[in-house]
Amino acid sequence: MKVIFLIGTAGSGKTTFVKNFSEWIESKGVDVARINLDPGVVSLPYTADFDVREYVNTEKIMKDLGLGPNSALTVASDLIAVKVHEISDEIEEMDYEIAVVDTPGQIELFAFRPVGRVFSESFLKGPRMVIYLFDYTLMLEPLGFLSSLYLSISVYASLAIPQLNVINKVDLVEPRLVRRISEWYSNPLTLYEAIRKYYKGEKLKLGQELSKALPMLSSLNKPIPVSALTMEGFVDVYSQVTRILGTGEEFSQEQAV
Ligand SMILES: Nc1nc2c(ncn2[C@@H]2O[C@H](COP(=O)(O)OP(=O)(O)OP(=O)(O)O)[C@@H](O)[C@H]2O)c(=O)[nH]1
Ligand SMILES: [Mg+2]
Repeated sequence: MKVIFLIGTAGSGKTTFVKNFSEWIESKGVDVARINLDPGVVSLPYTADFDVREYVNTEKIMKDLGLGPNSALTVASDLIAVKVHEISDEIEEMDYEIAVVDTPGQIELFAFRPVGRVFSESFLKGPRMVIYLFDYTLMLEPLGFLSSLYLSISVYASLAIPQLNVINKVDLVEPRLVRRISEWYSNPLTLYEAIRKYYKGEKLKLGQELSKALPMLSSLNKPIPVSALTMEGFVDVYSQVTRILGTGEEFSQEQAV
């Protein structure tokens, strides 16, 4: 079974993406498993085929170990890591083509702890990839744009599997801002200009230093604008997913309609 991990900052839209993208690819005839690996989620808008909350109970960990919610979640994550083979066997038996995996709101719980590395190396038997979800609302200023890029590259460095960068919530942003962010990405000079316009003093220096790494940061794919809510951009995402995972025939624009 092929695997797509959804990773992104808190509230970037991972769960909404899992729900709507799964439905969308299902409507194209693909058998999809919805997997929840977020032990802290209270309610899900989709019916999970596998829900990690059946393996770990964060509230019980809090009570038993006298921990606060965040440390209980780190313990839960570490417990999930050691169960990767058990969890994989259970899901592999369901015999879907592709598993779309929701991960915790706190990005570090998955991407920067053992669970992330273990799952990116050993989860299920097929090829695996990450869809990294940027959030337009955090990228409207140059420094927000740069920190988002740095975070995405840290996830890539940590998990080291193919990563498709996607910017979510395009429906909330004016088209001229979408174009501007796209330009910052492709032409570092425009970002440099924006930094000079936006900032003074320490922030200006920081922006100038950080933007020097842009050519390295943009060695990953240029992020695809999407809306997990309206499904805009899903065609482009899926055509990249098929390229990366080799999901049968390459998906074409004609199949989208
Ligand atoms: N307008 C708009 N809102 C969105 C989009 N995607 C998600 N949202 C909203 O953003 C909020 C957070 O979405 P979730 O899907 O729960 O985000 P998440 O990344 O799973 O959140 P955590 O798991 O808590 O980190 C919800 O109110 C969603 O309705 C989008 O593309 N456009
Ligand atoms: Mg979520």
